[in-house]
Amino acid sequence: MKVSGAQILFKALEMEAVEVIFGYPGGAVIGIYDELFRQKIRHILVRHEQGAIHAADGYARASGKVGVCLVTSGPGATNTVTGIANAHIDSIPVVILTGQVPTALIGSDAFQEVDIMGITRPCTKHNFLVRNVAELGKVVREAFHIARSGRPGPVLVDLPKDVMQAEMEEEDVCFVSGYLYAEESPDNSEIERAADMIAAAQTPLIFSGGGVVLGKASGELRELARMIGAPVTSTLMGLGAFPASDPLWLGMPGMHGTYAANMALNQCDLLIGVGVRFDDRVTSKVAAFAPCAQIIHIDIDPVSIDKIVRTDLSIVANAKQALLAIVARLKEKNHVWPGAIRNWQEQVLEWKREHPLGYKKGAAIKPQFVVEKLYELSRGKAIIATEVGQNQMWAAQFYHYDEPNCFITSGGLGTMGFGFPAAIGAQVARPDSLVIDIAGDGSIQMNIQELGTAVQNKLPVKIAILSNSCLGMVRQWQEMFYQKRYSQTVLHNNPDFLKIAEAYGARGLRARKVEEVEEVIKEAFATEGVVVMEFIVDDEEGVYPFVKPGAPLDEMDLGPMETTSREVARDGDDPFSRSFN
Ligand SMILES: Cc1ncc(C[n+]2csc(CCOP(=O)(O)OP(=O)(O)O)c2C)c(N)n1
Repeated sequence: MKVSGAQILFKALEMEAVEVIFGYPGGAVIGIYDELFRQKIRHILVRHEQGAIHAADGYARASGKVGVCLVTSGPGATNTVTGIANAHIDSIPVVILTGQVPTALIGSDAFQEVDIMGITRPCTKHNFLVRNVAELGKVVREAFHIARSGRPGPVLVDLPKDVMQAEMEEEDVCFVSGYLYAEESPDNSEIERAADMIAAAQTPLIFSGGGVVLGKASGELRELARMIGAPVTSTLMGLGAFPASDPLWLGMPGMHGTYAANMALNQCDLLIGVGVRFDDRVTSKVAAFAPCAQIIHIDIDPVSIDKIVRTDLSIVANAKQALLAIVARLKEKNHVWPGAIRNWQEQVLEWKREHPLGYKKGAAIKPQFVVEKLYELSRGKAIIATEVGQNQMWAAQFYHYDEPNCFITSGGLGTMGFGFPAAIGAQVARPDSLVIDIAGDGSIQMNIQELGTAVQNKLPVKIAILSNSCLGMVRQWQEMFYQKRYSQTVLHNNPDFLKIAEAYGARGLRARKVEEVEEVIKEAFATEGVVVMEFIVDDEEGVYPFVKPGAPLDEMDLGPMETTSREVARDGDDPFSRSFN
């Protein structure tokens, strides 16, 4: 029996257990869409291809599986490029299927032809152009293996129209990929050294990142931290891998990090970096980063070792395996906390008490207050997606994450417009969860058309717009460094977001006064479908702490932080009184 390229494609997707495709049709993929019509696989029709790639990305982040998107050639393909770069820098496994003009026309500037291979070469983990139907099955399987193995990332498969129409004997189709990824096991001598360094440390600090979430190693991270009594800080990408409700949690470090996390980085004698890449938003002035510390760096990608920060010991391995091995070795050594750890913990607690995260209350609604209320009323159980800017930082600071895969944010690229389609993808992955996109009034307008997708597919995402009538984060920099010249950051003619919501068949709710915030959130949570909440917030609010780019981490502008942080308040008097051993 003969099968077509399109049929082979769907068979390969089935073999990869793909449950859903986010996509948008067009001429070059019309044959694939015709085959889709006959297939059982779920397809979510987005309203813009950027929505498709971000939704596939959000699906991957929330589910831990590979996300898939399907788009047409030319503009369909180029519309995914921002999202591909976004997934690449955050190491998110997605497979992008792009239509392409027939092979005979490639290179002829045919209608809707672009060299998507050339365009995406630097921002994919790998990309393929399938020139022959005989290699299709194998290539698609290989794309999935590459996307999910080692350091994950986006893989693009370019599918010329004639290849998808071509037929071959079913029995000749090959789905066996020759791709073999040999995961490096942690080296025993390195594990031994790590255990020795940990045992000798007086002021150890664990610094975890997105690699712990991607490597599904949060259980092992928790075990190590509690076993050695080390406080934990984590990058934006790693939030949730270590529970924010744990007394050892310090919050995020870096430019908008907590006082305690930045001081701990400054004074620790051993820094255990796991699945981190020492991004400049964390290190700030590299020469002054963790100045007193020996550094252990555990990462699956050898390229990130010694790339930014010099390390004293590097372990190239999967985070889960490396942490398991270190914990096992420490157990064999009958590790007990050295006495000095208790002093270190008390010091850290003092920093937490001295300068907790906070903000100054006033007559206007404070954006941080909205995020706190979202946390309280969702009992910390929501999946939070964010846009980019101040909203993103407040979502990181004032919602507290106890589980991995619950904070979905554009870490490396900082892509405005990511949050809402990513929230749609997360809602598809976790249909029973409450999914909230914490947004700015600028960012939400970058992919607001996806309201159509959410409503059509009954994906009850809740959007919380922290509406400050400006591009807040840029405005804050203009205030701090450009003598308040607010060049092109004022959004005075915002649309009526409630009317937009209603026009798409969603619900719109607005809070103008502090007393209305709780009511609006409760009403939104009680509503079954898609809801857009607009909170008219103080337009002059800033994100603090703030470390100027390039300054050492202990030079923090703490801003007007008056309220006490719930983090310290709920920890009680002595959070370390409980034994973790
Ligand atoms: C696609 C894109 N364009 C521009 C920027 C630069 N940028 C970073 S934050 C920001 C302002 C975001 O404004 P808004 O979404 O209203 O959020 P706020 O900071 O006010 O919370 C801008 C323009 C970006 N990150 N992404």
